[in-house]
Amino acid sequence: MKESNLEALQAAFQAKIDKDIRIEPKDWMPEEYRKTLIRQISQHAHSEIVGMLPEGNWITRAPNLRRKAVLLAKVQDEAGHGLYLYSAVETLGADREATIDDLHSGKAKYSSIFNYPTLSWADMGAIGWLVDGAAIMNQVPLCRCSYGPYARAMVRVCKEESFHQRQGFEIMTTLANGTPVQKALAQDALNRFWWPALMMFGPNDSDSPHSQQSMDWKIKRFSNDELRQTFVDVTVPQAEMIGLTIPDPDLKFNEETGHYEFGAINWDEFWEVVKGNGPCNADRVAARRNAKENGMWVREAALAHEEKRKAKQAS
Ligand code: BYC
Repeated sequence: MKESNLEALQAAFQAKIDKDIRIEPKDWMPEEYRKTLIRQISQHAHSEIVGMLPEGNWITRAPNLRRKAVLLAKVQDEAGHGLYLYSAVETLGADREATIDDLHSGKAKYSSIFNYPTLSWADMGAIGWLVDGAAIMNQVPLCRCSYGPYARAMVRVCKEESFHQRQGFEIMTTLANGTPVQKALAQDALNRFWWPALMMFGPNDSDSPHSQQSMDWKIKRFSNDELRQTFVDVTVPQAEMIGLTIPDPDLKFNEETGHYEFGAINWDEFWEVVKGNGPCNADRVAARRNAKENGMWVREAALAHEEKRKAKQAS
């Protein structure tokens, strides 16, 4: 391509970004923009699918029929989110199977949070309240992402995440107002999920190699630290409301800034989990690999059926 053509394409792309006009799949886009989106959206898709595992673990042990039906619906929603997101990745020219193979080989990342175990029913409350709560905080701005298919997928995802967050908070409220044993379970779940939930927003801005470029391209609208702070500011009063204690001795409200100050995040733990050394990384990837292998016969049967149908139509 001639250099002047490339410059004109780049200028047209930048003009759209500046005017908040969405970039659509067939529009020209810089290769790095495409790669950044494939990276982020595929990691997001993997997070939704792997995210089904810690909660799926409790479907058969939900304490009553209502809770079971709600949890089942939530886990199914996460599958749906993964499917929209894999479709969004395909609009960028990525091969869906190759993307999923990268998850199974351990090459692709997914959210650190899903590498922690779910030890009690209260963890279903903590995940809905904190994990989905953090996800909404991060994903509502993504509804204004400059890439059309991702932004549109996020609108529906966020509606469902709000329901997920509320069902989690409802579980926590019920347990926190229950017997001392139930309240202790809720507190224990909060103790274990609080810090990993803060890590979901990614490294501090000063250690986030992608943030600035993604914000310039209006993929991200807020930095990792800005979103983390908003999450803390919103969530601490919710914990107080239900009588639970945030496990952070350094947490305090700063009257001047109007924000909560919080203690140091253990970034060594975060990077270990991201590198694959968290408590459940190996189990999560093995479960996804097994699901692919065990479901192979279904895909083969569907393909064989399609072939037969086509042959019948042709004859
Ligand atoms: N875990 O420069 P940075 C859900 C990686 S699921 C693992 O800040 P960026 C739900 C990052 O990928 C929620 N890795 O990156 C489902 C990068 O590595 P690479 C999932 C992390 O992209 C079921 C490196 O660290 N949400 O809702 O600008 C049940 C440097 O980071 C993490 C999304 O995926 C992490 N926590 O910002 C319940 C949202 N953080 O790629 C709930 C979409 C960072 O260079 N994604 N890394 O190898 C995003 O908004 C952004 O990608 C992030 C990171 C804020 C996560």
